Amino acid sequence: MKKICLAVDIGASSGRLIMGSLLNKKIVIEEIYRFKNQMYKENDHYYWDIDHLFFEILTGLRKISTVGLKVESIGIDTWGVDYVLIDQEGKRLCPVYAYRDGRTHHAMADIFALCSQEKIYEKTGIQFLQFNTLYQLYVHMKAEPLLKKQIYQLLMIPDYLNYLLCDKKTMEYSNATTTQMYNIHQQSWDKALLKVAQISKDKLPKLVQPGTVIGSVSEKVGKALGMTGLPVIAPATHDTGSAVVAVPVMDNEDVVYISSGTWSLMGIEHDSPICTKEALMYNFTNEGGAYGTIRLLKNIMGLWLIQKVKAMLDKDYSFAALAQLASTSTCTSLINPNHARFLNPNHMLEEINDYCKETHQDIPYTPGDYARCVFESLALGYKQVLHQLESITGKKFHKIHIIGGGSQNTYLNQLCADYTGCVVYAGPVEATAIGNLMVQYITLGLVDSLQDARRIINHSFRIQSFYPQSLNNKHKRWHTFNQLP
Ligand code: LFR
Repeated sequence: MKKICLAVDIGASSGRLIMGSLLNKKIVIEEIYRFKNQMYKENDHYYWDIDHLFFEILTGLRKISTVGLKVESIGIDTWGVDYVLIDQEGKRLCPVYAYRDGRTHHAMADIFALCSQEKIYEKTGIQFLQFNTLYQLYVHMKAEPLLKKQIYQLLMIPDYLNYLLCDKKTMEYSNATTTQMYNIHQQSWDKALLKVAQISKDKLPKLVQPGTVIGSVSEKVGKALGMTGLPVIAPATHDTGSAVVAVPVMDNEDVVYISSGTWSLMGIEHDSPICTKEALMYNFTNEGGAYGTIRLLKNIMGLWLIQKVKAMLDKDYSFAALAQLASTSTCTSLINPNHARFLNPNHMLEEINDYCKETHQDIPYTPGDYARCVFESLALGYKQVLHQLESITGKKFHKIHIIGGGSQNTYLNQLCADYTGCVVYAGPVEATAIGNLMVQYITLGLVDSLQDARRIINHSFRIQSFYPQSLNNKHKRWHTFNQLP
């Protein structure tokens, strides 16, 4: 009989409830409900509307319960680093800051004066991004010192949603590692870094590994939904952790993945952290994953760039239309996608214009020009990160798996193959939800292991191949890209 599990996967621009049906070592997925997510701005700060997100989860669950299906379990994943502070009654103490908020612009430099960058990296293995929880908490506690006394516990976003759903407070491991306060070698919170963040260990709930049954949907919530006793399982609650579970690789082959969505997360799976000087220099992260795996990867600004370009255009173009226009544009300007100025600019088109002007390149003119500039820059960014990965690991890679929503961009997939010289395999599109579901199935004893899960995924979804082709001016463009600030 087919076994049904539910994945709630919430990203920076949308949330989805995806139903998985597993039968005879094949999985079929179906989107049950989709909702919008976006930061909102208030008094010059950016926040997430967490209550609305929970409301949307319940709306999706109500849809399922009216159909009357037998569901085995549910799991929630979201983006990393952001947190919720609650008081003793479990009430939220303040709005939930979004990681792109500008309050942490200068926090890293302040903190390095307290604890050196090398030391932080040596302990955590986490890349330096100004929005890591460590920096967010540091500025938060500095700005609102009175809050410290009121905090009963800190939960990461998926932990908080789990708490609302099943009344259990836990902290899931894969997401805990994204805080940059977790010692990846000792596998415990780092006291000195907690002190820097001004949060004591007793405010952090019990750590649970991906695959842990946290509880079941509470009576209160269950009654309102008409479904009681549904087990809540923590997948890798950090979305990237779930996505990488779904890289459809067979037999532990050495491959590179790009989890492509708002961010492009590019790296490899490893069995232990690599915290060398070189890995630090290239700012690679070692995030904790499901079943003891480590994700050695780097954040590349990703499709956020095109999302923000799209939002600023006069006409409403689809992503496919922008890719099509890009392919016929003659624009040769490039940007460094990881420049901090692109993290949350007021106006993406103007930011790109200014960057091109400052670097003596032509200013893009048409929507296709902007799209071309973004996609070429991303593909060159992929090539750069591939070289860094090869240098750090001493390995040579020939295959890149692009997974997630961005894997539908055939134009970017081909550019990636052309610039890197690797064969690109695209899909599955819903990798994050699939990885979330697979961890649930493993916990339920319906899938044997991570390898078994990947075999099932490989047999269940269409994976499209892109072979490298020759490109005009490829070397010249690579050279230009490397000169960019
Ligand atoms: C992707 C992601 C990345 C993380 C960024 C912020 O959705 O989770 O892995 O670096 O968002 O949390």
